[in-house]
Amino acid sequence: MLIKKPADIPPSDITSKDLYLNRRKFLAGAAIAGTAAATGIGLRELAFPSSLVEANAKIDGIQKSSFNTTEKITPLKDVSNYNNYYEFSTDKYGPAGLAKDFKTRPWTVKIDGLVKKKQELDVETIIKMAAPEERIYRHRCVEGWSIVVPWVGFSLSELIKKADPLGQAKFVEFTTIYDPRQMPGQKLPVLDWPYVEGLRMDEAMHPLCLLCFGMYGEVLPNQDGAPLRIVVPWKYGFKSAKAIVKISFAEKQPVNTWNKAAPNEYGFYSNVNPTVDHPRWSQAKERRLGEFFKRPTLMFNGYDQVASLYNGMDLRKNF
Ligand SMILES: Nc1nc2c(c(=O)[nH]1)N[C@H]1C(S)=C(S)[C@@H](COP(=O)(O)O)O[C@H]1N2
Ligand SMILES: [Mo]
Repeated sequence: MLIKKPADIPPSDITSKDLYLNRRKFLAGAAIAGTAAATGIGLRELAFPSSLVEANAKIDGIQKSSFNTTEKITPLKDVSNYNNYYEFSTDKYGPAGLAKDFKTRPWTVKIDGLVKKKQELDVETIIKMAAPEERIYRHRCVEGWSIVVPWVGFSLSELIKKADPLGQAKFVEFTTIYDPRQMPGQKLPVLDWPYVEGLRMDEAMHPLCLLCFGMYGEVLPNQDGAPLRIVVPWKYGFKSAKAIVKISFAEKQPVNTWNKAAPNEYGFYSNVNPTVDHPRWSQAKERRLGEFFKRPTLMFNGYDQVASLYNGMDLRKNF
């Protein structure tokens, strides 16, 4: 995501020196961790469903899904080293190193707002609510790049049904953890922390909408949103909030972080739409990471099955 104000400041200017030094330390640590991982110490024992703590631990029992694209999968190393995760850094190469030591256990998610029973669930309980599925989805960032990722998770609807929202609940709001001691980017006023996103209830209940805890058959790397994130493949990437600690049901439309930051640029719906340009650039095409030529962007990112959710809506107004 591109920040509007202050415009075009290189990350080196808004990242404090101590943060940079830390990043270098992390990168050095990563090289050592890489050696340990190559020998495979202990990681195989952490298989699903006993515990999904370690990034890159293999997830067992992954089911196939009928929603998969057959397009070429973007290599893991490209996906996990080029991230938008402003809680860590506005530099896309930053989160991979800076999130290395991020603690994803213990972790709980508050189920809040208009529900029969407000509660706080352990992430392990959530992960076991349904069988993990591989969902190979296209992901389109509002900035104009895209990737194809084999996510692991299950439909968010599985959790929503168990949470039992009240009839008045028309929207779902997702909140990312607020922990500036662990997330150096949260010490900077780049966004109004914590990161908040939302969906209309029928969008959230759509089977394509994924509650995600893995990718490439393994536990999510921290920089990709561990331990739990949302993936909404027909919307621009910023709708897919990472590291969520709260799922709240509401009657009124939530105010999402990017809409608050730049209301004329980022709306609530944020459906991928090649016919509605961002005020500062065209959305007609996208560049798949690793490719040279741009390709046309598809309406709803190619997920036509969601079109009926927006019947009768002016998607130019509801961008
Ligand atoms: N909490 C949080 N979630 C976030 C973001 C963020 O900065 N913070 N960036 C969003 C954007 S703009 C994109 S494109 C995707 C990127 O996901 P990836 O890094 O796993 O590819 O995460 C989204 N979720
Ligand atoms: Mo994005």
